[in-house]
Amino acid sequence: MAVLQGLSGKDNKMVSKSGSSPQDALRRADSGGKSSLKAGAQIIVDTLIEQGVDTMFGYTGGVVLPLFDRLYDAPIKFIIPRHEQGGCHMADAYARASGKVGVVVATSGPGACNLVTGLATAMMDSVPIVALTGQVRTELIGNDAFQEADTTGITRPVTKYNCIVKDAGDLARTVREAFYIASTGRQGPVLIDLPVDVEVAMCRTDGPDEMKLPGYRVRTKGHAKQISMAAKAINKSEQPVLYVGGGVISANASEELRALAEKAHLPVTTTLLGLGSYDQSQPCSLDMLGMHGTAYANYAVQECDLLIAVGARFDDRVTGKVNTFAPNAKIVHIDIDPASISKNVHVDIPVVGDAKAIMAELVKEVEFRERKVWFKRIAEWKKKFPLRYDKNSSTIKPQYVVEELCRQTKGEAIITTGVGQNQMWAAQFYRFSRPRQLISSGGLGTMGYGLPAAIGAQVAMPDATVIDIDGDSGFNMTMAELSTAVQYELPIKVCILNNGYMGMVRQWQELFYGKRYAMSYLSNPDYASVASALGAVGITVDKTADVAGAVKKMLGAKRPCVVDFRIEREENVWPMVPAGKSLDEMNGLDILERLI
Ligand SMILES: Cc1ncc(C[n+]2csc(CCOP(=O)(O)OP(=O)(O)O)c2C)c(N)n1
Ligand SMILES: [Mg+2]
Repeated sequence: MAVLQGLSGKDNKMVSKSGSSPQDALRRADSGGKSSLKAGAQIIVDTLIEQGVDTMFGYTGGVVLPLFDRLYDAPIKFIIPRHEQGGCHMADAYARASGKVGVVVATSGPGACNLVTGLATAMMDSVPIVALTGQVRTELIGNDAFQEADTTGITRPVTKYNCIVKDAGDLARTVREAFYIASTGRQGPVLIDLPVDVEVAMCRTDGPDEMKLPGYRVRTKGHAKQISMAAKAINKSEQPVLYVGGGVISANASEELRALAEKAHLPVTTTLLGLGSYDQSQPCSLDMLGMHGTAYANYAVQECDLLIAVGARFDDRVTGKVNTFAPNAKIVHIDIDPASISKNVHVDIPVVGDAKAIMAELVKEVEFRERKVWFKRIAEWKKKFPLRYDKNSSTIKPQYVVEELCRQTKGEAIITTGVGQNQMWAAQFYRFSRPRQLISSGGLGTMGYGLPAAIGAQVAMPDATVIDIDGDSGFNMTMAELSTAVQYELPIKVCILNNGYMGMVRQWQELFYGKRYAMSYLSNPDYASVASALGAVGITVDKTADVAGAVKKMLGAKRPCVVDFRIEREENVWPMVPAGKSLDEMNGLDILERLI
């Protein structure tokens, strides 16, 4: 999509490009009614408020001072992370937990560059964020000015849309467009780059301010004929599977999903990001599919005659080897993003549009079928290959820790995760029953996401129990954010599944690199001491018998709390479909069977 740069704000009168000083200009600004004279920074803040923003995350710096000065008095809660990456993950998790758009601000150059990982994380998982970055004065752009970086250039591949505003008259409209683009269609991050002279420019605000997005069309209503074709295929199918992704959660379509699965009697498997879209305690749940999915989900997908994908994108962690994926299945794909259809896997019946609206239509046309043989087969797989671990081990099993967390929180906590084994154990052993309950970096797989994500989720949901299930190495990456949780009195909980390894990397090295553990070991600090030094509660657990008591203590803590679980060092995640293999070529099933 083209940048907005250069779109004129002709109907708005620029009165002065820059005041004698930014402070003077801002003081002269009138933050009153609609057709008044305002500084650019005030226009931005007013438009954010108009868009319903009441919480922002961000870090200050030279070229965003005018904006921060206006935010100082604004009715917006502001959270300062310890690093802009953390701020971006916080805004991302705030959006995932609340369904609103997350907002993050950073200064030019290093500040903007620090957002890149956070933006890419949000982009891969289709999370609506608006990022505002300061930029050097317009006349300095391209001069290698102090703290100048080509922010729109750097972030173009990791944003749904980005632009630089060079005329204060374009600000209100651009901010509105950013929120609209971020939150509609396939959601994603939008970045607006703001040169400091535009922030201080005085501008009349009586011009037209409708959005100008002629090239941006969102299709929400699905094609009636395609929906009927999908319904007919479902009604005919002997062995169907519903394969559900994070799109169902973004579309707030869990209720429609439940109705569809119930009425048509369909087994449901979800991706990592789809967990929670369908209550895992339901008998039709097959739990998660894919590389570390359940054997019963993977077998069902491989043997189904109809795969109904909703809000999912056939990621390689889900499909395994693409040309042997669901070999006997006709494929229905319901998705808001036309570019996702037949991108990785050939689709027989595409339905483009909003998952909520489409499933609401589909449910009217589907019929109940018992499918006795199919459900019996699934029940057999479930009986033979449930997720298991060694319950008689003398060392702490990570799966037990997650089960205990689930038990003591009655399955109701919001869980954020790091990346690697900890993430997979959280996905396998916590039981999710509602949407927006699991907040995890799926597409990018960003280590260091868990802690800032817990902070963002806790800000969005102050009354919820928010637990970061993290890895030791992932926690190391962003642990300074603990100090953010302390500053804002956010009672987040962090459970470090501390195996003293980059465990998932070690697992691959054990299985595929002859146990040569190249650079997958770090010496870690004592996390309980780190926690208390930063003002949080720190607990260390090294015996299985102490796990339940530590979880209880953690859940009762009023301050942020970190529990360092010294787990079995070389535990593996099973089952595992090795990269490039078919979904039914799972390793570890023999191990699971032996554990009966
Ligand atoms: C920022 C980043 N760097 C590197 C990786 C590659 N990577 C994936 S999992 C992993 C190890 C994670 O170790 P840890 O956080 O201790 O989790 P564990 O697997 O042990 O539970 C690494 C290095 C990544 N996903 N993200
Ligand atoms: Mg580890």
